[in-house]
Amino acid sequence: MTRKPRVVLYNPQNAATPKPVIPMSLLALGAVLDGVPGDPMPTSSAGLAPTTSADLAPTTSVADWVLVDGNLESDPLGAVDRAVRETEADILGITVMPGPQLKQAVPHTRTLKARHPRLQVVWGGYFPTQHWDVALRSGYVDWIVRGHGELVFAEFLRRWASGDDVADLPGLAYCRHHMQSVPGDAPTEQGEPVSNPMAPIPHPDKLPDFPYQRIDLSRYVRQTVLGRRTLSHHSSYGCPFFCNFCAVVNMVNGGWRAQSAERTAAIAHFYAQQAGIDALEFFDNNFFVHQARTREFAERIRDLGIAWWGEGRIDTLLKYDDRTWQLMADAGLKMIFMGAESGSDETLRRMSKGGKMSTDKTLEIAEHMRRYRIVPEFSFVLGNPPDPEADVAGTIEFIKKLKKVNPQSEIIMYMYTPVPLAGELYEQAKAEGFAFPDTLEGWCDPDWEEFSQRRSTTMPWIKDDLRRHVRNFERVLNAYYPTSTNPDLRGLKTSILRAASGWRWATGRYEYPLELRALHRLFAYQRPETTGF
Ligand code: B12
Ligand code: SF4
Repeated sequence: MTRKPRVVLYNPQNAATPKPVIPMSLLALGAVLDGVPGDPMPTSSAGLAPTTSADLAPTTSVADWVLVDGNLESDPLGAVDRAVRETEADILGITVMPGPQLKQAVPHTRTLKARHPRLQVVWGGYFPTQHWDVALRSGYVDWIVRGHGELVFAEFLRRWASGDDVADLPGLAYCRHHMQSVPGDAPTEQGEPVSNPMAPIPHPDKLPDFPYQRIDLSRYVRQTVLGRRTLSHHSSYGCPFFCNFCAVVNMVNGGWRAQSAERTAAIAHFYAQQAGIDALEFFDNNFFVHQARTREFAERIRDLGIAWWGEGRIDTLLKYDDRTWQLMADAGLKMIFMGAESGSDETLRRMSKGGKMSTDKTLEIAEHMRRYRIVPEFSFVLGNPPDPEADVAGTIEFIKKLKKVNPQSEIIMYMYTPVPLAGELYEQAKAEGFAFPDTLEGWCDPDWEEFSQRRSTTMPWIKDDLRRHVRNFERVLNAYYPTSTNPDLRGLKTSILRAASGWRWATGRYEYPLELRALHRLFAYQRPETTGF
């Protein structure tokens, strides 16, 4: 091929009611495809010596690309189809998270591949990183880029366009038949999926800025609990821990690389100037890994007067000194999302939660954050095998204790849903008869969509009664302590909910909370865990 490949990048709708979030996954790819003039990426600064040319960002543009964001389209499939035709695309790159996004991606990919058989379809993102073999067996996904894939994708396109072999490209998974076919030819027969080892994680500080000029930033400004004009950013890749229920481990295997505080703050300033934001949410898996980085970031944005939010670890944050906490509070930090996970230290151990995590520490951080008026959001993973009943009972008691320590705490409850990651929990789940679907169509089944949103009712070790018990407790909890972060729930509404639920909270009688259900309907209760992070 003598010309640059033409690429359409597609972000399928991310939720049942689409939520326009800056499509960072695809902007990260696009930025690298445009090339980094004169500055190939020195991965060695990340502690990883370059091992292949795929570790280097290209210095000139390697592809012409357009982006279609399904969240902004009334007919996403029609919009992608049009883009493929109009640009005469060679490659369709699709980002795929499990859940509602996967449910869009599957039929759309199938249709597009049928309409354009020569189009090479590349999937990337959390779902195909973990379930690459199932995606490849579908017959309509040609290539998978596993892990953080901007450099791999750029190298793939370079080799593919010049007819070079891609078989050894780290981070790439494919079916063997592609290796026998001429690039661009429709595959003739199904081959066995194979995956190369993962590529090193690129260092976000060495990557180019997202090409914001390619999107209409104003369309991504949203009202959230933080503010009326919220935008998001992702300032680091990975997380240095290995919790065995967490998909991030499959993505980065304990790696963590971050943009500098200076660069992260510059993006906050850019958003403020360009889009007049009053709030910023950080979608990093673990924003708070380095105290010095956080402190400098807080110093650099203190004058902006915006509210901000991020995800962090309890044990890490407990090591922060008072000066940093005060600075973060002064700089507008409103909430921190943290995985408390369980009310049992034994379960934390079985989850490989790692670090210095313990239930005492969860209580300690709740108390600590109260002093700075920063709201702790605690997520819990309930119903862990082998004794889900005891697990649920223990964690419910713990949540009650936690709420006493800091009533402002937000509690988010998920049911344990396995990820394909070696460890005690996954092994026990498999022993109980758990297995992932072996086709993409199977993944689109409503039960598996619920599973992906951690609301599954069909885990073999969870009985219906237990599931109901958790839901009922959640109902009572949310009535007795209405969320402090929902601006619509204040004053009289809060008093009514609290009065109606007081006896249940005190006596532990959570069953059939019909009166509370009616009240929640009336007051349009918000559930952060179902709207997604
Ligand atoms: C933003 C976000 C969302 C947004 C939507 C994003 C979108 N695409 O429009 C919203 C808030 C809507 C959302 C929803 C959900 N999300 Co979400 N989300 C995220 C989050 C926080 C950031 C994603 C992001 O932008 N990252 C920044 C970019 C740069 O990184 P990236 O996406 O990983 O992309 C890189 C690689 O994956 C790869 N890549 C990605 N796409 C492609 C495509 C191609 C072609 C190639 C080559 C490479 C490639 O290269 C990219 C650059 O390095 C991640 C966690 C995280 N920190 O990544 C969770 C995450 C992906 N979400 C997750 C989940 C489960 C959900 C939900 C399904 C459930 C829930 N309760 O949260 C919901 C669905 C809600 C609903 N009811 O409908 C999980 C997935 C877990 C898993 N088992 O795989 C994650 C990992 C959170 C977590 N830690 O558990 N989410
Ligand atoms: S600390 Fe959080 S992001 Fe990191 S591996 Fe554990 S659960 Fe995942």
